[in-house]
Amino acid sequence: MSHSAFIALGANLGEPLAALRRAVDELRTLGTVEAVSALYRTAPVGGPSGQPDYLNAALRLDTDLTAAALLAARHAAEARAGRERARRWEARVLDLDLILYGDQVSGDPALTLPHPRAWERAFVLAPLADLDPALPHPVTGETAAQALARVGPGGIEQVSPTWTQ
Ligand code: PH2
Ligand code: MG
Ligand code: MG
Repeated sequence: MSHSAFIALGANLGEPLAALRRAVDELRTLGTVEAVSALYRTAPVGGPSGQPDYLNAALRLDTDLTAAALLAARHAAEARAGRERARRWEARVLDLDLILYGDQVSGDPALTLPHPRAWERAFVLAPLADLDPALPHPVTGETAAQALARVGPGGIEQVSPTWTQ
C-alpha cells in the first residue's frame, strides 16, 4: 500500500546544493516524488558553533516501502554522500530526516514519528508548508502553516523556488 512520506533534506558541508539535488534523484528511485519544496538557506540550530549555514528543503514521497525500509535507504544515501556520524548536530554533507510517514505515530528511539522536533523548527516547517500548508501534526492537529506562524520564520531565507531543475 502506498504511504505518503514527508522527508526533510539538509546539508552544510561540501557541496550542499549538489548533495541535495543528488538526494532528490535517489529518493525518486524509492517511490513517486509528488512535490519538492523551495530551497532555503538557514542559520544552524544547535550543534558546535561556527558551522556554515545550511541549505534545507523537503519533499513528499509516495512509496510502498515501510518506514523502517525508508530509514535504511535514507542512511545508505547519507553514507554514499560521504557522511560520517560522530557528534550530534555537527555539520554534515547530507541529512535526510523522515518527518512524517502517513499519520503513523511511533516512539521507537530508532524511528520516532513524527520527527520529534519538526514542529518546532522553521527550517523544517517552511519547506513543509510549501508542500502542504494544511498538513496536520498527527498528534496535536496543528498544521505546518500554523506551527510556522507560531515559531516565526527567523533565520531562514528562501533562495530558490525551482532548485531541482
Ligand atoms: N539539522 C540539525 C541541527 N540543526 N540547523 C539547520 N539550520 N538546518 C538543519 O537541517 C539542522 C540544523 C540536526 O539534524
Ligand atoms: Mg536533522
Ligand atoms: Mg538526521
